[in-house]
Amino acid sequence: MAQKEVGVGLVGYAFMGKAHSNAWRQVKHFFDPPLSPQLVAICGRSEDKVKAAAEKLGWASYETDWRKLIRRDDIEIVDVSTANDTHAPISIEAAKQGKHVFCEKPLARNLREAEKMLDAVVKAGITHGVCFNYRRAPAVQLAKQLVSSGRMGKVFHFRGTYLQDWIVDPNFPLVWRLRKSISGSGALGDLAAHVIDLARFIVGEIVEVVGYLHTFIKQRPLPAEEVGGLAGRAGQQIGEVDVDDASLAIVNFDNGAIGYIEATRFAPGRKNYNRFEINCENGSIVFNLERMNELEVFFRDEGQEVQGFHQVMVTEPGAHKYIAAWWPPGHIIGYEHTFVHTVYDYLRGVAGEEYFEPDFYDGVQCQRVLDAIERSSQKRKWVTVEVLPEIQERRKKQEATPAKKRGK
Ligand code: SOE
Repeated sequence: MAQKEVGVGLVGYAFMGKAHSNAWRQVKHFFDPPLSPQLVAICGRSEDKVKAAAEKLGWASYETDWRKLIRRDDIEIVDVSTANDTHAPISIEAAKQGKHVFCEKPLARNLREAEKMLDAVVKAGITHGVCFNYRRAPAVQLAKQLVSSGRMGKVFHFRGTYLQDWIVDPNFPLVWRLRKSISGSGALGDLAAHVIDLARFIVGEIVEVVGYLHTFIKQRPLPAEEVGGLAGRAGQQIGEVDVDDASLAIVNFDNGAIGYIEATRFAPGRKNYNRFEINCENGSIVFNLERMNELEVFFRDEGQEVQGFHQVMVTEPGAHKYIAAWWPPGHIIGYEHTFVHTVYDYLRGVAGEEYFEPDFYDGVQCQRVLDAIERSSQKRKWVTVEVLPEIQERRKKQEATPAKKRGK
């Protein structure tokens, strides 16, 4: 039976636009989604660039105005893969048009915007999702299963670090991720948001933080295109950096665990070093995105003669989530596969097969933690984080699920 088709419109054609295009194109070739995504249109402001992107990334058509894209009758899902400042207007308008909305992280530049987006999608009754793609790395799914099933016992520590090094050079220009008016924050919203989502996914809700944001380099050359190519010449134009280069936070979870969440773009040699270590009463778990097919585990009940951390190769089709769709054991997968897994589950959410998380409630809860870290840094004091009633409700239902069934 021919699968029901669903028209997708993507706004944004840069790094995330490329990753999302690959996911929408590949998902039906490796999984059996209940809906077959049709790459109907991609949208970007510059006609020659978005036309080229449509051809290269496999989109049937293109638009240069997102308002036109979201009104098209042949589009039912709007994928928002733009810079952070347009996540809210596009998502809110798309929801008003009755479109399902799939939005890149962080949900918004700030908490106020995120809450408006949540209101809009709930009112519209559409399927809403946030592309925290790392949840769907098979090794992260295994970490979640080990903790949620109770096998690790009580969690003591969550230690998350997301380290990059792409702006250590003071001559690196003032791109959108370094401008509060476009990105909302720096490493905090771009990288710590991922770590917070993973902490919420595996450990529990963060209910109290003390944070510190820091900017090492406070002025940078404006991008060449902004000053008509003059930036590289004498008297280049300089702009102020108004976001954090690094964010540190100590956190308390609602279940008694404690945590440390660090994000920086000033760690020379660390390219996309998204690592977490979880220490529990029965052992420890370590995930490192730069070795994303492996999970390091330590179990206290192993005999002392063989005790020690060992690497699990998370590529067993019969034991590890998503792998069966790809290759035999040991034939590893990559960064782009986490987007394919996310889009697959989002399509299952749109089709009503299984509720998709993280949704905009998760996006707002993450934004509440980001906001608290920022306010704590300003006030130099601990700040509490309220948990959304809908999230509390969801957790109660999860806790009521028998442990062996949890973490699937
Ligand atoms: C840049 O820091 C970036 O592209 C983030 O924006 C992404 O969310 C992350 O997955 C990789 O690094």
